[in-house]
Amino acid sequence: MTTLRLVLGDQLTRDVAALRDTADGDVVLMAEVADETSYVKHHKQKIAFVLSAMRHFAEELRADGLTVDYIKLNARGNTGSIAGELQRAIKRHKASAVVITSPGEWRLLSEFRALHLGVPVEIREDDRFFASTARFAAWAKDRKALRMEFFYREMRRETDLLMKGDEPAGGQWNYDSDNRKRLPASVAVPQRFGVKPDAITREVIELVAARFGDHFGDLEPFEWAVTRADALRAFEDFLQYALPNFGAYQDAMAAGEPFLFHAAISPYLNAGLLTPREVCVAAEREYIERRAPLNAVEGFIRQILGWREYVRGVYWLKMPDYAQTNALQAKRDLPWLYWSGETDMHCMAEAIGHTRRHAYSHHIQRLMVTGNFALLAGIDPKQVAEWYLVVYADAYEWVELPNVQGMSQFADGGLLASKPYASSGAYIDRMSNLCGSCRYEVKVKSGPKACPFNFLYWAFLIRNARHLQGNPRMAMPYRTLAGWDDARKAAITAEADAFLDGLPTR
Ligand code: FAD
Ligand code: DLZ
Ligand code: SF4
Repeated sequence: MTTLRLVLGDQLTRDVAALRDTADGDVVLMAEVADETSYVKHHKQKIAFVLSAMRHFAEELRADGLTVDYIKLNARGNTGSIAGELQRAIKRHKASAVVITSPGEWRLLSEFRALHLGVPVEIREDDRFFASTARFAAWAKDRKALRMEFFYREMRRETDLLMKGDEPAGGQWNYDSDNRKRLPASVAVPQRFGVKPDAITREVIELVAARFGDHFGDLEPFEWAVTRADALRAFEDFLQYALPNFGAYQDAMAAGEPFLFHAAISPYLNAGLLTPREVCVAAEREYIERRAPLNAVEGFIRQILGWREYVRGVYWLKMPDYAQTNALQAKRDLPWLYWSGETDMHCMAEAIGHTRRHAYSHHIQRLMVTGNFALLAGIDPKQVAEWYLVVYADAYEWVELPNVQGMSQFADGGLLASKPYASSGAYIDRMSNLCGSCRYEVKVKSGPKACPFNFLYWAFLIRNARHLQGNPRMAMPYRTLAGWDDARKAAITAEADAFLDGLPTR
């Protein structure tokens, strides 16, 4: 009696549900398949990261005594799909049952639920999260708006992370107001912890170069960890050198600094090399042992225990309809500069350049630069979501989509965010050193020298007044707009349209 146990490329955890009760004679199936490498044209580094991490994980399982049937992308007879590889493997091993850990994306779960393999298929819950999807649904039931902060407080109580009895450590749940500093020139940024590719990674890099050369992004230098051991080293490095300043400079941006004091662990968490619990517990220890301040540790834990869990809850609660949301009826095509990075807007060129070179940019670049621009420009959210799914090494739909549709594009009409994350150039100037060396002038509101974020911001508010002006959190800018006459509104709208119409889309 052989049970086939499927492990997907983002389920690389020894304790993943499908592997938990492995018995003698069982076979672990791991398959590199064209469907997964190509359902969007992933950044080259993302494919290299996932395939190399899969190959290393297979070796670790073998060293642990498990039988692993590993299908490489170029293997003879590879059907190109997970379903096809399951079918072939059932025959090869005369398997009598299949065990799967629920996948992270809706499209694959629907496919797995419809499988007819001729043997029983068990789909187990993916329990590598603090909150199950049922736990989140119970919290969300009967709530009109799903505010992360309230969910987060429940999760703090449930996990006892940063708690002192029933009260939050330090007396406050949230130290965000301490976490909005610009980076002073006197503060040195730690060097990124990079890992040198080994023989397995080199082979994968060659494969990616040969098969996916037309995908977005630089393949090398490739510095991601591809094993749990190296991911732990990278995380330890973050704890020691970056966490103490993580809070203060969490929202800062600086020219030539993609990582600043961020952890750059999202690909590891999402693929299973690190667990959310262990990183939160380790960060909490830094606070308890006084190596990192509370605003930094609380800020870090909130991203994982709060935001990461919350967006996953929203995804599974609202899919598949969530992917179709477009509350602001945004219709423009994505400008080509998102792919080329060629633009005079310094902030956009930096964010897209980091993305191309590292398959990474930090949260504020994603939200307040590339996301903000797409929101103000009225880009079709489907095209925005596809871009974010393509370009980041950490991108999986369960985490990417709520961040795009909900947090960044307000496409869900305010289910996730209480107001759109829309801002003029002033925000970017306040949080970065980018505007000083931009061809545009951040303080100029209109005309050829004006920062495009400025006129786009007002045109966005005018265009979407019917959706947004009743929102109490938008009262201030709409009060300003109320003092504008129609001619002024028409002029700024025309300026924004002319600018956007002039951006090539191919
Ligand atoms: P840090 O700043 O060091 O934070 C630590 C960890 O917190 C991250 O590794 C991540 O696991 C978690 N985290 C932080 N913010 C979020 C968030 N908003 N949602 C979920 N987890 C969060 N994150 C992804 O993992 N995959 C995505 O595809 C993705 N797409 C995004 C798209 C947009 C438009 C936006 C605004 C954000 C997106 N994020 C995504 C969230 C966030 O930007 C990244 O998790 C973060 O930049 C990863 O870098 P880091 O590990 O250095 O994070
Ligand atoms: C992202 C990815 C890639 C690029 N390739 C594979 C693959 O060849 N085989 C595999 O099992 N998984 C891969 N993955 C991860 C899957 O896309 C991921 O499991 C689903 O999107 C569900 O989250
Ligand atoms: Fe970006 Fe405007 Fe600043 Fe230029 S001036 S970097 S476009 S915010």
